[in-house]
Amino acid sequence: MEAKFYKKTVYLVGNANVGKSVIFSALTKKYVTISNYPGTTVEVTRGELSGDSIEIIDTPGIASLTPLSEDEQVTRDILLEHETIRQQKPEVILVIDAKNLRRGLVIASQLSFCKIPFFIVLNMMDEAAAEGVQINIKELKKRLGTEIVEAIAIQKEGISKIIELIKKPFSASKFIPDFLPDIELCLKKLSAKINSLIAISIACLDKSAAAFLDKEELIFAEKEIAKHNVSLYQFQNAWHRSVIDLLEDIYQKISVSKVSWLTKLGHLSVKPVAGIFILITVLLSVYKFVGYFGAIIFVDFLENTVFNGYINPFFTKIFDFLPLPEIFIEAFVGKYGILTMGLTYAIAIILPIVTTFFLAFSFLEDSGYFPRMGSFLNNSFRKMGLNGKAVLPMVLGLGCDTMATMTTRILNSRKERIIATLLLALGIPCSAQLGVIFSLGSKLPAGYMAAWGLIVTAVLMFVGYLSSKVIKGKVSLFFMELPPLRVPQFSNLLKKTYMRSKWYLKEAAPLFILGSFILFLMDKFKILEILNKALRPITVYGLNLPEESAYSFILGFLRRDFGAAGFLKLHADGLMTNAQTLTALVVITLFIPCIANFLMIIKERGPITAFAMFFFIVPFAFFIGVLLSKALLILNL
Ligand SMILES: Nc1nc2c(ncn2[C@@H]2O[C@H](COP(=O)(O)OP(=O)(O)OP(=O)(O)O)[C@@H](O)[C@H]2O)c(=O)[nH]1
Ligand SMILES: [Mg+2]
Repeated sequence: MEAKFYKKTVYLVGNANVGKSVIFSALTKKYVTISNYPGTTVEVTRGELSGDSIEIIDTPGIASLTPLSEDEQVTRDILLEHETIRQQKPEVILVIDAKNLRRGLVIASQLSFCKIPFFIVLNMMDEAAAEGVQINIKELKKRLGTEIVEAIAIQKEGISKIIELIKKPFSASKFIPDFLPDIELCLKKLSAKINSLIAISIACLDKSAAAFLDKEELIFAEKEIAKHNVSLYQFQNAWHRSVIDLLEDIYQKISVSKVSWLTKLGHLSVKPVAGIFILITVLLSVYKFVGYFGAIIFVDFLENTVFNGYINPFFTKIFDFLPLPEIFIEAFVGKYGILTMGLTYAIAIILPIVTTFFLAFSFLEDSGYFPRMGSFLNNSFRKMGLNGKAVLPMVLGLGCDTMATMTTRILNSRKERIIATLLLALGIPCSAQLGVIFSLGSKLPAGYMAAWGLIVTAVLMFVGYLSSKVIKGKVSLFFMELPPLRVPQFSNLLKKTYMRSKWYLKEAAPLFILGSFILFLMDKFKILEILNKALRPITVYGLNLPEESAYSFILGFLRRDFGAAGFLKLHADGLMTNAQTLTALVVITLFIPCIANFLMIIKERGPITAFAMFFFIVPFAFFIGVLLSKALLILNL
């Protein structure tokens, strides 16, 4: 692709969950995911200001420019890159949540220190007003010497002013951060010799910044920092301290008498007893919603009415009528036909469930409930070498494990990132697989689904516990700003559900077609029969499943949901009892992740870790399956 020439590039920077991506979308008319939890954006997204050749870049949210996690590092690095490559300071739009002015000003202080030109978007003015926040904008503008735009991004308020400012040159702020004398001296000396963005990170002992320095510079920096009598904590805290005076002069919060029911619900959702009650209600509601509307109503309509009623008979007739060789007809409309199996699975069975699930999932995502689950489950997660922040990638895994693996970047330590990646790959079923499982679940007695959930959770906790002992490193403290609970915007829900369903079809349908074609060939050339026999020690003797189950596991290597769909069929054909179905579901849930996820693990964690996970997960999944099937035999189920 030819690189496009832009007049200039501006960067949307700010704390997590302040509305950067909403503004990015409004400026560029480009779709990006917007959700109500910190860490939605973990990669930079590039776009073009609609109607002008100015490049706009959306960045992951940060607490400060001295990064603590990989996603924060992405933001610092892109600003640094701009400066080193173009020999020019980057131009930044600093988006601040008006309710959390202090956190935003910390970044303003750092940008000022680094002489990076910026202006401020004071977003979420609607919520700030409702909470009684009052900001003296005139004074703030005077003290910082930068432009300030008041905005309510979701209502497009303030966007035209932002566009106007983007087109003008940005100017650096004249704010001088107030430091303790030792800190001031040290930072000054450091930034006289090395880039100030690196200097402030190095002072906070950020190792990733060292990569930007040569040996000599690094030695200089280390010596300089050691010379001054300043602790790491003092360095980190210096930025918060630097804005205290400013904040005192311009910010106040008056008490509001009316507390909304959402705020009350938000408080309740993190309380021990009420929290559990709310969590169970949420889980059950999603299960019922998807299980009923997706798995029963929509699937029934698409599978029986549309596909089996019209599409498949129609094509079968056409193929019968055409003078084509038998083998060709079978490849399309036979037992393992591309149409009768591949597309029917992908579109009639999985798509409707996935779509309903995405709708429910987006609702929860935008409501702001997920981070509350994190704070609520923090203690249980610590036993697995993780903290409550890891609830986010885990829950997102229920949407798509591949995306979720990328979201592990928001975790602070390597240990946490590895454990979260492993658990995602091992036992978090993605939306598509969950869809099939829900569908099968609606055909099994209730206890079986509960047993499936309990077994998978127990295995995850057990493996998490073991890995927390085996993998070296520290677990960081849990700290996450809880966003307010909100009533989701309906338009965003529809947009997200549509984009995700489209993406699912694009990702899954080709693999389903490929899978059914491979099966067709294997069946035709009797390889399937041989494989079914060859795998008997595992499938029949080990797992106590019919030998035909081998083909589901083969499909499972392509995608776990495809494998699960194979079991759905075996169960529907009466080849498996309920207990056998439970075993099959547990094994396919714990089974290896799909190819896309595997590639993502290689990208994020490296090939050695990825293959180590693969060779652990496959035998382990079967091992748990064998244990379970024996237990079920003993229980006489
Ligand atoms: N009430 C209100 N909500 C807003 C406003 N702007 C954004 N939101 C909501 O705030 C949430 C976060 O928006 P995003 O654009 O995803 O935030 P972000 O800064 O990109 O977040 P990260 O990518 O996680 O750093 C979403 O639920 C938005 O709908 C606003 O002006 N008022
Ligand atoms: Mg974002």
